[in-house]
Amino acid sequence: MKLLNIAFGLVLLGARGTAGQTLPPGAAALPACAQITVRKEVRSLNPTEWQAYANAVAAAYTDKWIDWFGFYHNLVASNVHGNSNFLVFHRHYINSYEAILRSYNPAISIPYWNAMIDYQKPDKSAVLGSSYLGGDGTGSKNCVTTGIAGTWTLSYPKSHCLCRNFNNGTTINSWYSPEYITSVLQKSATYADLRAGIENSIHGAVHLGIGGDMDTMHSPSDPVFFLHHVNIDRLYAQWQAVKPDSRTYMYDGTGVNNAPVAITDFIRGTSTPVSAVMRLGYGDMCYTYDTIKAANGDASALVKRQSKCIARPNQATEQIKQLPPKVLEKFYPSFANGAASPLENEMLSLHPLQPMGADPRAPLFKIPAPSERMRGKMPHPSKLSDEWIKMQGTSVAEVKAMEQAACDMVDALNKANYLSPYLF
Ligand SMILES: [Cu+2]
Repeated sequence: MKLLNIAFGLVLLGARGTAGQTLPPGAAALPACAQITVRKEVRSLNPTEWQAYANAVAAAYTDKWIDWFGFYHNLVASNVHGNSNFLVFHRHYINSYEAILRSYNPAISIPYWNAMIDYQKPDKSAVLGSSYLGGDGTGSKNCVTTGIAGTWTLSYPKSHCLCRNFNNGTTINSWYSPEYITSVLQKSATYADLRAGIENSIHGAVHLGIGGDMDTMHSPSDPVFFLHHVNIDRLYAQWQAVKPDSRTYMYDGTGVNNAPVAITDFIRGTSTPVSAVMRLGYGDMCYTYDTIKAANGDASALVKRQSKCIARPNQATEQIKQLPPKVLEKFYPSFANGAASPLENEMLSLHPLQPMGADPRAPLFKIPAPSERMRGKMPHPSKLSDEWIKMQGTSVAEVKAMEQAACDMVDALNKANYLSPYLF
């Protein structure tokens, strides 16, 4: 009878998952999660939620889990950067960290840091303030002395304080904008396109901009690592959700030693098949993102204060849509063909000056108008260093081509006198 049930189930599912997403040959069908949690932007957590997260991280630190995650990341680093393993490995890795935090408090979800909205002057971000992740290192060893890791002594690879060394003296050079990441989401037709577009842009820029431990392969020593990588995973999840039928299980490009990859591979450094992490809401991937819920029509997914902040960034979308048709087609194909999903528009998010720890009962924050003097003055993103490219095992040509394309996009927007709401 049991066998019959299983056989019947297989017939029903056929080679498809339950929501029309074709399960590729060799991939195991996984059970739907009983409960799905929602990862939110750190600025939209209320004070109680933030404190619960900080407490769980402190407990993980005390039990040396932070050191373990730094050790393990360093151990597998050369296999999981600069190739197709990047997005799936880090999805799996973050999920493992979240599971550890949940052993201290089952209600924890790791928040993400939408670092794009802070791209112009990252060092001014409230996320790097003393109430949250802390700021630059000081003294001869560049020790971080503020925020949730301000008193830490890490033991991997040897005993040290948490080290940060902002890449432009006491400030951080500009990162990649929501406008640019929107372009990456719209232009990436394959998994490999998306992986390269994100890993080499905002991913690398944040690691290098913060510097210190973040500029090493034991970078998970820094609590910035996880909030940053959850944001990277969010972009991957959104890109998948734009076309779930074709993208959920899309896996292409090359892996270690430029060998072609397959969905039946194990994620490097793990005993988990690639296919097991690709579909959110199934197997061990029991989470989604506030932005995905909102795009699916759940208006309550973004807290009230955050949804109020959409008003002005939407003007950014309208301005972009007015770009000359050739520019629009080149950088924003989904806007050009009139079929853009909110999942591929990163200009629907928070404002950089929004205060942290949004308490839903507090008065709504009034977003300042875009600064007219910044019209046509979007900064170029800072470039990755040769040392970093080498450490990541990425192709120099791949990075240079992406950086050139990013500068071209900024130039085109500036030439069109575009006024970004993220500049102040
Ligand atoms: Cu990594």
